[in-house]
Amino acid sequence: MKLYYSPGACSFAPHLVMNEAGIPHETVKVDLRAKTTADGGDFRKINPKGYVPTIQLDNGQVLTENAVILQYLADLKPEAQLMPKFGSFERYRCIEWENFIATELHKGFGPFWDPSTPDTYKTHLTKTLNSRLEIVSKHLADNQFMMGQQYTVIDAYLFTVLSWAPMLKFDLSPFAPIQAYMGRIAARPATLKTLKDEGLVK
Ligand SMILES: N[C@@H](CCC(=O)N[C@@H](CS)C(=O)NCC(=O)O)C(=O)O
Repeated sequence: MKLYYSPGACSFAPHLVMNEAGIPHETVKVDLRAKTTADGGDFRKINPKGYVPTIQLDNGQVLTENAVILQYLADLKPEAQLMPKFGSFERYRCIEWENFIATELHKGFGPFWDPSTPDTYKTHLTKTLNSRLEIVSKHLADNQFMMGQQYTVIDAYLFTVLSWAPMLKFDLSPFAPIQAYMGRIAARPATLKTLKDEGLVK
């Protein structure tokens, strides 16, 4: 399996899950501005949407959209328990959080990366994001991971998205449980390995 990624982007989440679950993979770095792969190929020929994460299976099938890729990876290695069992109510609870992370947090942070985003819009987004993070923070005050005692793919996704906060000068200090959680996820061997694999730490 190939993972098309950009260092530290949202593709970090499936990369982390592959390392957590021990799923064999190769990585292909993508230049998101030029839409080229590391060997100079046209990335849009692989994924016409032009964004990461994108995975390509050994049979050639291409799969996109983080929330779906993460479920696919979890189901490849059920013994790693990276998502609750298919068909259980807990599975839907996990997907509920996954969609929340994708649509409320991941896409909420998106405009902060764009230098042309007006400050007034950023102020509005900050208020909305803070209200969403308040919910996550309350949840994490009572839970080690997003699904309780069990680390799952949504922890990889949440960690990835919230790790952008310092770069975007987004203040997480009002959310002590989130800060403690970020420390717990950062300390996992697979997180360190993924940071190294993407060249983000030595
Ligand atoms: N809907 C996609 C969005 C993925 C996305 O926003 N990827 C960003 C990096 S975090 C990207 O590749 N942006 C480049 C672009 O949109 O051209 C998903 O949820 O996977």
